[in-house]
Amino acid sequence: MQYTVVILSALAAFSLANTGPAQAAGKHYTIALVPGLTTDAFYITMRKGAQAAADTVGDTLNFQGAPDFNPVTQVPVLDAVIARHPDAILIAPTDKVQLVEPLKKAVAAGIKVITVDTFIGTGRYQTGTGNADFPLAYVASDNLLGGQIAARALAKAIGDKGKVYVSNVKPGVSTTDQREEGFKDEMKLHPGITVLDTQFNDDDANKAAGQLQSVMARNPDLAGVFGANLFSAIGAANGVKQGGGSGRVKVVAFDAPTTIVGQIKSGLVDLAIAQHPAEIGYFGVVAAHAALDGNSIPTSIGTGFTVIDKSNVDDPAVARFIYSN
Ligand code: T6T
Repeated sequence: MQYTVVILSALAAFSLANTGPAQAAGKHYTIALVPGLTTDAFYITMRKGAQAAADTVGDTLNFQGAPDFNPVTQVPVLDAVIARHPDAILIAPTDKVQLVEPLKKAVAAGIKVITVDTFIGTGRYQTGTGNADFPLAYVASDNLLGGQIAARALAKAIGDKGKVYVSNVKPGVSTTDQREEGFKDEMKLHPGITVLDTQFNDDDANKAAGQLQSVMARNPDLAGVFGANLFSAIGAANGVKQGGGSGRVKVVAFDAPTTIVGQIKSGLVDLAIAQHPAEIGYFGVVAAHAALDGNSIPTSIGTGFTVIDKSNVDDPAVARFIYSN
């Protein structure tokens, strides 16, 4: 509810400043979008939303990222983007700490910085505290809440008892850390459920599939798994299938690429929590444009979720949240 108010006020401010002739006469900016990685359906969908907003206001959007989700490959891309000097950078930092110093260089060059999807530091910006509050805004899902939703869904799917674990990317990623935290917090309310150690897969679905089979070998009574992002979820689901656990081991997925949707239809995955990446991209551009026009903008813009399962997967109102390829 709180987030809805923020979004609406952002929209209101934007449309007030950009209606009719004022829009035509408005300034046009160059905005760079640096995703977590370029080949992930989540960021591909985010790019489409960002492009839609850029087209509306006449801005130029440049999408430039690394081939994997890793600060070691993302930082050189960011350096190259800074060298081209866009007016603003929208970035999904791949590490809460390791992107702080590289992003300071953008601010020093006079480039406005907004983080999308992931954050640096604590994610609370413009507070005057800490060394990572300098981005102007954070546009993202509520990942703690997403983790809680996942835990409630998995608890229900396994009849509130049994062993589960989180298949996750790696520590230090703000989004997936928060999903795991929300998941574990919620599971404290389900005393019949044992949460086993998290397995980290480095965003590699094959590794996640192998880990699922190892966990199942050690725990033949494994009841469920939460795949905390797209690759974790695809990998966990494949692991369940390869290990002969289909139907017995329940899978709750974060993210909604077409592969996961197919696995919902086949019954391998119970449900997916779809983020709204196109909205994240759209409002990222809206916020950057408004800031470049000299407006104050909300420091936090939250986007929602759509829970997809077998009962609603063919509903067009739900299917529109399936990610693009
Ligand atoms: O889950 C998304 C994103 O929110 C997260 O920060 C990283 O992984 C994804 O891109 C999915 O692969």
